[in-house]
Amino acid sequence: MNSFSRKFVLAMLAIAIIAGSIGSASAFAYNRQGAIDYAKNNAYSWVPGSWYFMTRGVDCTNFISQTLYLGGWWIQRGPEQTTNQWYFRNAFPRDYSNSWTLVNNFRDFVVNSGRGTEIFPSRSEVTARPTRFQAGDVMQIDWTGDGTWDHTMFITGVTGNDVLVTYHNNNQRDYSVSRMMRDYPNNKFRVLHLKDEYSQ
Ligand SMILES: [Ca+2]
Repeated sequence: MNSFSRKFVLAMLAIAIIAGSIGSASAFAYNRQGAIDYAKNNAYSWVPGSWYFMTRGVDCTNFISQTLYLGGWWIQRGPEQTTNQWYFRNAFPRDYSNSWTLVNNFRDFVVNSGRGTEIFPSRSEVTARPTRFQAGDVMQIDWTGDGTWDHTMFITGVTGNDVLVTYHNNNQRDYSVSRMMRDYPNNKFRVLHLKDEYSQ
């Protein structure tokens, strides 16, 4: 191997090592407690975009997205309005993804990106101590069980016999899910159980 070839091989090796270290750095941590604190602290406050999304009925999912962003979730840019992107820069003029503000698009992003898994807890599981989800996960509700998912909430507490949720639109902090079930006897839940580490 001549001198040039050797330098070339060494340069390629250096690039491979750098690329490898960049690759291994693409695992991200979810700050679960930080997200819970943010949600509870901002339950009754406007977060970025609230002024715009509140009047359009989509601040619930925006609030959850802002919470996860402050909890360490990285922005994901991609082709315009596909399910593999999640970002917010500005409410108006519009510069955000559907997944940031819409119930089903948000769910699609979480599941497709691998940042979380979808669970459908029964009503009895919610009132017992749940084992498949925890505080810092996202809960969505279909109020009347008609098959259309209506609302996104953040689980901010799990007690022995209840789950507490914090959300925007009709702002609430640590609202009892048992009470919600009494008010909406045919409701259905789905939970997005979020991973503590994810790769991108
Ligand atoms: Ca519905």
